[in-house]
Amino acid sequence: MTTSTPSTTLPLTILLAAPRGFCAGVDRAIQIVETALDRYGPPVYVRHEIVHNRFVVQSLEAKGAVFVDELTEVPDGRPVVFSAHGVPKSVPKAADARGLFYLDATCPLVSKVHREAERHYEEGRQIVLIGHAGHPEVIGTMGQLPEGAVVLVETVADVAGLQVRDPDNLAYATQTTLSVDETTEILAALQARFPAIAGPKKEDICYATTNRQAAVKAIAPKVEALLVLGAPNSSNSKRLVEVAKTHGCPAAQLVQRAADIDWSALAGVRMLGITAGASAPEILVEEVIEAARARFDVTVEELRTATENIVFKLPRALLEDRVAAEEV
Ligand code: 10D
Ligand code: SF4
Repeated sequence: MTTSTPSTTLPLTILLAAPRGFCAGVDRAIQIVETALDRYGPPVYVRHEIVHNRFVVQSLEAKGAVFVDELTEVPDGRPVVFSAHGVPKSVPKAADARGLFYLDATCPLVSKVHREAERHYEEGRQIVLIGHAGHPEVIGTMGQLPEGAVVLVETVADVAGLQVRDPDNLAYATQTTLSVDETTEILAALQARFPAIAGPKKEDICYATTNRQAAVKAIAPKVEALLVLGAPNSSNSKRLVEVAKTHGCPAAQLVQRAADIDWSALAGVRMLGITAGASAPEILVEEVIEAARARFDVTVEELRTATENIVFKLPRALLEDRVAAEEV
């Protein structure tokens, strides 16, 4: 893609990382809210941001979704959707106790980690979860099991100080949106200290997180600055900034949308990298390109390191018209 702009404007090549932006779990979660709005009419309640992106949240609010922090804020008789990050078992339990109709938009790849943790617990193992304290996915995964069944480590240093019940009866699991490289190091420390620890072949970092990080690694050394479209509470987006910084582009930054960009700081840049976290819609990338076109003679190139064709099915309750309509 090339634009014709006045010859006095300076040239800027934008190098787009691919894959970038929406993953299959985010697509499905947004579709669940949209389908619920179509089917049941507004308001449809959503517990927590459906995905960590203000633009997505505001677009759904405009269609009648109401975002709440806790189930207690959902009135009786209205449907509620649980976010893509997953919820502790106590949440569907509380919904059932109130007779609320709920749709669980937890990404199937997060649910898979939940089931694995349960399996290890049933087989008598304590679980070491690698993840970020306070993140909703970590709260959800830890909340699949009773208190003390899962212990959290965030860093290699945490592994050294970790107290466990029985070093020979352990399993590990990870958050899905971690840095692949950092997690490899933490895992190596865990395996060195607890050689018998059970777990998946590698870790539980999902395909989308892995692919977006690999794509950033490919463009980072080629660009003078890099913009990651994503929210400050988006784990996978923040990891993309870190990966860019450690792989050749110290001038990497997170931006929520075009209006946040300090173009004066990019005045001398001739090669600008752009990517987007798994929760950031492509329209926000297009908006940045348009903003750049207003200031530079822009050429857009894309560097693709993987092709994705994963699509997740909607929950049965939404696919089976009659059942869902009757339940609400
Ligand atoms: O913070 P995060 O990366 O876990 O979530 P975000 O909503 O930004 O992206 C989608 C990822 C999910 C739902 C966790 F797997
Ligand atoms: Fe699912 Fe991965 Fe997307 Fe999270 S980032 S919603 S785990 S596909």
